[in-house]
Amino acid sequence: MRLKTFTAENMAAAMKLVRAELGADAIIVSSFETAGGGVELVAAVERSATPDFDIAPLSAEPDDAIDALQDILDYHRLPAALLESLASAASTLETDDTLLALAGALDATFVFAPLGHEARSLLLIGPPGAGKTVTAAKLAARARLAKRSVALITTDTLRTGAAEQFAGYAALLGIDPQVADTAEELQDAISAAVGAALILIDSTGVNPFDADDMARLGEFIAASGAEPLLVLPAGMDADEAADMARAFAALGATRLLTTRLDTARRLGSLLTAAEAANLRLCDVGIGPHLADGLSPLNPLALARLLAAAPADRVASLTTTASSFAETMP
Ligand SMILES: Nc1nc2c(ncn2[C@@H]2O[C@H](COP(=O)(O)OP(=O)(O)OP(=O)(O)O)[C@@H](O)[C@H]2O)c(=O)[nH]1
Ligand SMILES: [Mg+2]
Repeated sequence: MRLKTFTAENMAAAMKLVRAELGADAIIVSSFETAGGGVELVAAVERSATPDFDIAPLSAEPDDAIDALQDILDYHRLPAALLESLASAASTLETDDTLLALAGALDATFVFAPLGHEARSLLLIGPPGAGKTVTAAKLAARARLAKRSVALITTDTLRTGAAEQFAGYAALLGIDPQVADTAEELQDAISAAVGAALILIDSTGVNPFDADDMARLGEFIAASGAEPLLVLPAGMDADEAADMARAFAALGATRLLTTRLDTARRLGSLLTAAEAANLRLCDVGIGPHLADGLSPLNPLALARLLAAAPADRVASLTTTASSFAETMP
């Protein structure tokens, strides 16, 4: 349900505004006379299942750009407080270009830190099925393309088939996979990988609300000295994603990598999780393939993702994906 307030000089004029903006299905939630003798209406309309925003042609006025931005964020089911704060950040930019307003608001609200060559060792953490193992393989593939040496270590000795899956990806990449069952074994494996430019460590999917699960994961993180990188899938309930992000941030995660952007229509959980746990945004998973399944995020790329119709979303990232490829030796 989307709520909007309308003011006009009389009821008929206010109703006309409601119909023009929200369509014939809008319902009036409340109405009252204003101090000046006019009418204020609060109208509501069910949220549509398909996007109804259109960012082109460019809005004529800054106010129109903010309205369009709110429609976009509303479609992605952003919680009201975050939506309002992004709209307010956008309004200070006073631009009539919706995409730029959105990119500027995202830039002012989030820290973007794509995974580049600065990363020395990463431990991928997250709930079961988030995409940790595939993302580790994608990052290894990207590093191999950049002619960086990579070590692959998995600590997932719990899930049936996990070791085989990990070994399968490592074989595709021509890397000898290492398995560490305990924090001590992980330290040994990391010491043995001393020559690698990048060490990628996979972990068992954990229940973020289970103290034992989190304590075991915490031991691996502490022993590794690696950056714990939170992996969450797109399309989650926003509040659920925020709770999870806070739980993983308590273990030391400071960056969020969101997978399965290609299979989700609404991306509100990505923004909500990052904001709730103060996580920097890095790359996004945009497909199951190792070679082209990851793309770095920046404010404009994220604005394009949010504003594009779901079917065009991955294509909206082509520029960033190919520009990344062009930087590879
Ligand atoms: N379409 C698409 N599929 C993805 C993406 N990332 C991961 N997947 C798929 O999601 C599923 C789970 O991926 P995994 O990497 O095994 O997830 P995990 O977090 O390691 O899972 P557990 O080890 O069981 O906790 C697999 O089928 C992947 O191919 C993505 O960006 N897009
Ligand atoms: Mg896995």
